[in-house]
Amino acid sequence: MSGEILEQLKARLLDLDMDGAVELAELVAGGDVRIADAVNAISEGLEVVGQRFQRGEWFLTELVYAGEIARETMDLLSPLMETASSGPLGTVVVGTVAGDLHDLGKDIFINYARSAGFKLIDLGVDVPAEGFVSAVKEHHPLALGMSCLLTTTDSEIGKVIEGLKRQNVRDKVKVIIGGAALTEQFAENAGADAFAPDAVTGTDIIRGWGAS
Ligand code: B1M
Repeated sequence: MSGEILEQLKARLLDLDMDGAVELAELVAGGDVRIADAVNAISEGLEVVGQRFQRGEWFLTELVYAGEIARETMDLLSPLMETASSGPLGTVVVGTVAGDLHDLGKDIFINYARSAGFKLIDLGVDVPAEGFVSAVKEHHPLALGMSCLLTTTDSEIGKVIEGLKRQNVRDKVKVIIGGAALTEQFAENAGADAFAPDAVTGTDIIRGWGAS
């Protein structure tokens, strides 16, 4: 039954049926389906959206509208994702790099890490390197998280890390990066401390840093 609802949720997204998708998300929010599974179903749907766009079967209008459906449904679901909360764990500053306006994944990470007990400072999207650096200087966070979905903007990660070094704060903060354009290898080459393939792993990594 729950598998059926998840398939339907994904299908409504791919039909670009906003009302149908929101109705199902509300059903999930008030029912027995695991919220994290529903969030994953929407992410899988977006993967297909991206492939259709890449193949030229769908255009920007469809990409934008699918993004809006995902935003509506994720806003309903991702604050309900459950994790083992253990009280105030430290501050995490997060933003999407300059030139990149994608925020769905960043916001899932924020909701999840917040529910785990971290204080999250959301810098939003299209954040210039100086914005990340000054937020680190101002808030003294345990970790700085950067999201990046475009290969055209991945060089921003290195710029931020260089900026942290120039301002002598690189050794005072852990840097974690996530988003479809990035990989573990990229993180290593750019001098980040970790790559987060998803919100749950990212939160676990930061939890480990807080404990050490
Ligand atoms: Co765009 N887009 N998009 N897009 N978009 C991609 C990324 C793309 C891969 C699609 C494709 O062609 N296959 C492609 C990039 C290609 C590339 O660079 N190689 C692309 C493109 C080209 C573009 C435009 C350039 C299109 C155009 O205008 N011609 C344009 C760029 C605008 C800009 O940013 N300057 C554009 C615009 C958009 C919309 C605005 C329409 C919309 C975004 C809506 C929004 O975010 N509010 C959109 C969408 C929806 C997508 C796809 C389809 C879905 C992205 C998404 O939200 N995924 C995407 C295809 C894809 O990713 N396969 C695509 C779901 C989300 C939950 O996953 O963000 O990876 P993700 O987050 C995960 C993990 O990665 C991780 O946790 C999350 C949850 O588990 N994570 C973190 C992410 N960030 C983290 C930070 C952390 C920790 C974990 O910090 C610690």
